[in-house]
Amino acid sequence: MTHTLPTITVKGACPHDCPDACSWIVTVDSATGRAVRLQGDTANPFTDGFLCQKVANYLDRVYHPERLTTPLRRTGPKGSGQFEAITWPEAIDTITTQFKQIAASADGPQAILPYSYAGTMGKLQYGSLDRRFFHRLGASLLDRTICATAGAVGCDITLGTRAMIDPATVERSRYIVNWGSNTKVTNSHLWAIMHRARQAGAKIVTIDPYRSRTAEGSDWWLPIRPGTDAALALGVMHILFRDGLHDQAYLNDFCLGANELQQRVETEYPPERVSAITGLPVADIEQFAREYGRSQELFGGPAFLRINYGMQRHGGGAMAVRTVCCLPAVTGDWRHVGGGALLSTSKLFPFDEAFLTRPDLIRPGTRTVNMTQLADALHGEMAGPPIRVLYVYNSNPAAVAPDQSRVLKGFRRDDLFTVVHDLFLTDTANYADVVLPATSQFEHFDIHNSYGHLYVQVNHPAIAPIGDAKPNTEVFRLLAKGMGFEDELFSMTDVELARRAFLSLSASERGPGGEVPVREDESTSNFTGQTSPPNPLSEAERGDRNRNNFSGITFESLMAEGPQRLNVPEDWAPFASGNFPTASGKCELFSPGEAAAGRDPLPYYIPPHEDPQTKPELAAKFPLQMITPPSPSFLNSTFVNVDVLRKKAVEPQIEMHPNDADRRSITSGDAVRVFNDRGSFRAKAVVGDSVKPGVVVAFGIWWNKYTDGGANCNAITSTALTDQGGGATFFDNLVEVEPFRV
Ligand SMILES: Nc1nc2c(c(=O)[nH]1)N[C@H]1C(S)=C(S)[C@@H](COP(=O)(O)OP(=O)(O)OC[C@H]3O[C@@H](n4cnc5c(=O)[nH]c(N)nc54)[C@H](O)[C@@H]3O)O[C@H]1N2
Ligand SMILES: Nc1nc2c(c(=O)[nH]1)N[C@H]1C(S)=C(S)[C@@H](COP(=O)(O)OP(=O)(O)OC[C@H]3O[C@@H](n4cnc5c(=O)[nH]c(N)nc54)[C@H](O)[C@@H]3O)O[C@H]1N2
Ligand code: SF4
Ligand SMILES: [Mo]
Repeated sequence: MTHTLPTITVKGACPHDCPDACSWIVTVDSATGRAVRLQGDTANPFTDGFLCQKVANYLDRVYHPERLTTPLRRTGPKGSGQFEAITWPEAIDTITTQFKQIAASADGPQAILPYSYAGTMGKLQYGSLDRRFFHRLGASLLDRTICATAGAVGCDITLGTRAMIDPATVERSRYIVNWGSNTKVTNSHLWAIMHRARQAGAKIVTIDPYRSRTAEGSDWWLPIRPGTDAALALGVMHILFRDGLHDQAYLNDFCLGANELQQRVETEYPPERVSAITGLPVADIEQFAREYGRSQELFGGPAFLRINYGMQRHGGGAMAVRTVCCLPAVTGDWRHVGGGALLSTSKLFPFDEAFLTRPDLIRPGTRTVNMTQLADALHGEMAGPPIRVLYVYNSNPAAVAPDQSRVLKGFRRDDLFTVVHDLFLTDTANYADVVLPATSQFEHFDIHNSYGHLYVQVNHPAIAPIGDAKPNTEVFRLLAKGMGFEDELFSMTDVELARRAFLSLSASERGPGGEVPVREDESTSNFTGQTSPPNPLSEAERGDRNRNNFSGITFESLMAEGPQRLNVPEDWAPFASGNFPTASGKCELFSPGEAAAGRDPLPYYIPPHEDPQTKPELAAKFPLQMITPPSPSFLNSTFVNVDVLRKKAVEPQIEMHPNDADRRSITSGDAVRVFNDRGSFRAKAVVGDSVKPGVVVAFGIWWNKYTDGGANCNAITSTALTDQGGGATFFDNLVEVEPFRV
């Protein structure tokens, strides 16, 4: 008698826009081919076998009754959600006919705009044949700024690369600062490591205008006024220099402009001024600086800053990150394993991005559209031809893009042809002329880096596609065929593409940590991101540049064995002896590059665009500073349609201080209307001390179709950009709140 195993297990990785990139194992019933279980894979010590509450419910997403299973064509008015099923050949023909017509028209191919972000972070499904396709077509380029470009540029100015250490070494940190980071929710495996450090004596501090779950789980919460982090960092440096808590040897040997910086902070950022800007008491600023500067002595180990996105989503977001990045150089914390700062590790993975995306195919002079300014772009407010075709994938801009009422007005344009490729009929898909069904991570192949750990991994498909769903790569193969584009650009299989992208870069192409040069971050456009000035140091002086982070790992072993750690030393301290990949080779406290560009070469405080201190007239109408971080139950707008998760998030809420609520006759549980000149949305008031007076917090990112009133918090956000990096300013809003009356 033969006995067949009832189930098989398949290894993969969570594809969502999350630094943790968890390794997972899918159990599939071999008789039915249906996935029956998802669990964390302990083969990745960083993600340690546990998945977050969102992805613990993943089968509900994969087998959701509302999964799109066939292409659709619009039959009702835009936004109505009325469609009829069509076949793939019909869909591809409809789309390529549009592409051809527009490309041949007087407006030319730049009237076509791809719009994508990080619905999946897999190297292939995030950006490979899609990029090749639109480059070959001559479409407008998209600058993918919506998340991380402000911080990327800010880091690069000071450090020449992203702030990075091996996140696993945070276990050796003893003064841990979550700075604009809701680590417990958005980076839960790092939070676990922070707590192991805490058991060994570390103190955990959180700097956040909101008492987030991270702030609640910390030893100390510093409720900073939104958008004022640079001022706090400058005030801390004032105290460090004043009290002799700086590391003069580190500054002399490895930094540029320590004297100039010292002078600036001494004269311009005394604690009293910083207190007035940040809303933090002088005593707290003094205590924080003292503890940070004396971490070794007081807590027995180095200080570490988890820099995340909270501080970036403001008018001065790039400068905030540039400034905070100066701190570990002033104290010399970079000397120690577990000391320093972390923004992102993604560049340590030397995938061959140029092979995947083929920037050489871009026609010279092609315009770039900043994705944060979709509202403006859809209304023709930029140079060049109007946008006549929008092709959306891996993104849900009707919910996530700022200035929502103008985005939706743009989507309703009769002369706009919109394609949306997604797993579900999202808010954006509702406006599409053609909808295409996408596969989930269970149904396609991919290869993954991470922006929060050092493991590279493969995702194997575990089940057959649901219905007629197709992966992004396959759709672009079909579109390329329909356009008559060269086979050699599009015919490679996904596995072949991955194998070739994994072949590491040559030593001369790598950065000083063995990382990919500044070309593409998880969130930075290939083509418009800042590029590093040439490094004058010799290869030998740069030491690590000769290390290949993929060496010792073969594609075959990844395929067969699962997650593998990059070839980076276990006790890595990347800037222990300088080695900064800036033009000077030093940590640039003073930036000659900024001076040459006509900007202030030293860090300084840039207030938010919408700041009661600097915009009193606007604040007279709209007195409350509103921040809009994502809800713990959702991942951006993903998972809003998964019932158990939406029920956990309950309904759109806004948290406000009792002083602000009383003045407006609002009590907890009341329905309120939040508004400014850009628009309004409805929410339920939660009154309490999770925020200071003058600040309100509304969690994102609801699907509009699940809200009362059909608009989420992006109805009040603006397309104004950060100081540098072209980033979004989602947390920089003045609003008013009033009781909602029908
Ligand atoms: N559960 C869950 N996890 C996620 C996501 C998600 O949507 N849900 N999104 C993923 C993505 S795309 C990203 S980019 C990351 C984001 O990861 P984080 O940066 O951790 O996330 P946010 O919650 O956007 O912002 C962090 C904190 O910054 C605070 N903040 C707002 N303004 C300021 C400010 O001016 N200064 C300071 N110091 N703090 C401020 C907010 O209140 C918030 O608690 O998380 C990823 N992980
Ligand atoms: N107010 C406010 N707005 C924000 C933010 C905020 O904090 N506040 N956060 C911002 C940030 S940090 C980010 S990163 C952006 C995120 O914005 P988006 O990147 O648009 O993220 P999601 O909302 O998760 O939408 C991703 C979509 O991709 C789809 N998808 C997933 N996998 C695939 C696939 O393989 N193929 C295709 N074709 N589709 C797929 C999902 O189903 C989902 O609908 O939002 C930004 N918007
Ligand atoms: S969303 Fe983040 S924490 Fe949750 S399973 Fe995916 S990678 Fe892990
Ligand atoms: Mo993001």
